[in-house]
This record gives sequence, structure tokens and C-alpha cells, in this order.
Amino acid sequence: MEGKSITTKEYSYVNRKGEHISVSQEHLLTASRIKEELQKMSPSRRCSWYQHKKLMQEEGFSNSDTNENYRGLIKRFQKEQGRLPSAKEHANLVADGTLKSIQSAIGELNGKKLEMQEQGRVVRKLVRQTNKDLLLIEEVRTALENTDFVLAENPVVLPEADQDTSMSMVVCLSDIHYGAHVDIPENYYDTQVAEYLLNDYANKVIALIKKNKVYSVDIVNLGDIVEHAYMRNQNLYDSEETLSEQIVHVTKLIIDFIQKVRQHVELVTYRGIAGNHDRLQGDKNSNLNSDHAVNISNQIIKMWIELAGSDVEFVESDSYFTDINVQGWQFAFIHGDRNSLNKKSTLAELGEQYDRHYDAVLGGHLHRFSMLEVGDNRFQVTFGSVKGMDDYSKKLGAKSSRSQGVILANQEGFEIRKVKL
Ligand SMILES: [Mn+2]
Repeated sequence: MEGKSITTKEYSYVNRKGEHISVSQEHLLTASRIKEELQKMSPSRRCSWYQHKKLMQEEGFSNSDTNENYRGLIKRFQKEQGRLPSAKEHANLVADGTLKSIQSAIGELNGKKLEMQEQGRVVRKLVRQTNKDLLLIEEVRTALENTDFVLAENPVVLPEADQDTSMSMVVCLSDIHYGAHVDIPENYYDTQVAEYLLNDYANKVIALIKKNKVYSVDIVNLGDIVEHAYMRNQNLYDSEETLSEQIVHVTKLIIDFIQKVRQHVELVTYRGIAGNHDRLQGDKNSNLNSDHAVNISNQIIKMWIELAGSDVEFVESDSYFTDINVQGWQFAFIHGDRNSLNKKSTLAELGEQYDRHYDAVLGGHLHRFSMLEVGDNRFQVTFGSVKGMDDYSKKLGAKSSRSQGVILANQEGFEIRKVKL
């Protein structure tokens, strides 16, 4: 009989010391069952022989091993048995309490596996995010090291005699989309054009400063400073620098812009809010609110102000909102993706939300100049982009010229002005 042959057969294997180790039939039965159970628990159907040895010890078999000879012996034994243990047999074994160690090990491992799967998703996401953040910071550091920033100068600006210098100005910067490469019949745009246009804008602002005898300027960046690569698929092909390079290089241009203005006005502030293209996460519902390119850009600008000794004031603001009181007039600023500047109730809604009576709300996002009077001398304004038209805006039928814009304000009133580029 088959069973009889097993009882009479001698089983042994050679251990690492070269000794022949005899094992009992009971040992082999237990060993093959533990092996099968461990295989069942493994997604790759592999037995962990380290685990196997531990479980064998718990079952009272101290002469098991993990080496090739031992594994071969168990395999041979299983082959001779010609079958896997039946469900009934297994159940009996469990009922007998002979394989209690396996039961508890399976329970433990299954519990851990579930927990891991649950946490796995969250952890993997965090790890991905952290790695990405670290990589980004490292890349930003490298880009900073390779970029020369303008020296800060704080010249005294004397008004000419008999001049009335009561005018203030808000200078908006919007939708630079640095890093975008546009090459269509209606428009050409790349980083060099961006540099040229920002310089051109600075000169136009300086002309306005001189003409209107402006004594203070608040520069407000309305977002979309970079084109970014994570947005629409189209941008994967239309972006020409890495995100880190885009952020550092556009910030260099913004600093140039700030310093140029500062050459002509003593009181200058700067602040920046984020647009949809600035988000490092494609998801606009991401709760990491400061996870955007403008945040990094702002940090660089603050660093420049401090290290270069500029007297320009950096003003902290929310990621997606800021407001300014200029000579008694209240202005709110948004990028325009979260609140629609086409919707006539937006000014009132922002007033409710921030408990202020705003005279105007200004934004970008639409890449075209628009001005909507939504109350008595109260306005919703969008300024155009530096980037200009692209395939996307063409598809949307939103053809428009490049522009930026400013607010001139004194005690008597304010005027919102488009500046064509
Ligand atoms: Mn934009």
C-alpha cells in the first residue's frame, strides 16, 4: 500500500555542514502543508522558506532547513504523495489544532495585507508627492544657481518742482505663460519674446509713471506665470523648458520688471496670486493650496529682496486672492478661473465673502481685455495676456491681442487702463 511505503521509507537531506539529517513522515506532512499554505498567501505562489522554518519550529520541528537540499526533499515528498492536501484533510488538521501556527500567521498576514492595501494607496500617493516635491526643489535650486538676478538699487526719486505727485498706480502682470512656445500665423511666442514683452511693458509703465507723476506703485501678479507641463496634453508638446526652469526664469524677468519700476518710483510693493497653469497638481480641487508655481516664485522674490537689499515691499496674500486699498478705493484681484469675471455677480459675491465694498475686481485668465460695469462706477475687468493667442484660444474662437493693464488712482477717482503690448 502506498501509505505503508511512506511509513517505511527513510527521508533525509544534507544540511550546510554536510550532515545527513533524517526527518519523520510527520515532519514531511507538516512541512508540505506549511509550504502549500505559504504559497497560497503569496501573490507569486512562492513559499517563503524563512517563514517556513519559523513555522516549522512553532510546530515543534527544529530540524527543518531552508537550503536547496531540504526544499528538494519536500518537493519530492509532495510528488510522491501525488496530490495537494484535500480541503477536508486540511480542515481536520486545523480542527486538530495541529497547524495553529499557520492559522494565526495567515490571520496576521491577511490583516496586515488589508491594512497595507488601504494605507498603501495613501502612502504611495504621499511618497510620489514627496519625491516630486523634493525633485522640484532640487531642480529649482540648480536653476537658481545658474541664473543671474539683477542687482537691487534703491534710488531716491525726486519730483520736479511744482509737480503735483498725488497719483498712485496698480500695475498688473497677467498670463505670462513663460515656457510656452507658440508658432502660428497669428502669433509667435517663446521665452525670448516673453523677455522682450515684459521689458516693453515696463517701459510703457514707466512712461505712465512719468506722465501721471505717480509716486507709488503696487505690482500685482494675477497668475499663470508659467505655461506648465501638467495641464492639458497639448502643453506637453508646447512647453520648452522644465517646470523648475520656467519658474526660476520667469521670476528673474519679474524681478527685472520690479527693479525697472523701482528706478522711477520710491514706493513699490509686489504680490502674486496663482492661476490655473501655476498649480503643480493638475487637480484644481487639490487641498494643497500653496502647491503652485507662484508660491515658489514669491519665495524667490522675497529672497531677492532680502539678499539683494531691495526696499521693495513684498506683500503676503492668499494663494488665489488679494485686495488693495489705494487712496480710499478698494480693488480685489483674482486670476479668474475660480470665479468668473463674465458673471455679473462676481464683484458682489467677493464683497460678501471678504466683507468689503469693492470698486473693482480685476483678473486675467481669459487672455483678453474686457470691462464690465456691474454697478455705479463699479467694474469687473480682465486684462489680456503676455503670451497672446495660441491654438487653444483659436479653437475657442477667443482671438485677442496681447495686453496688460494698470489702475491709476488718486483721491478724486480711479481709472482702469489697458496697456497694449
Ligand atoms: Mn492663462
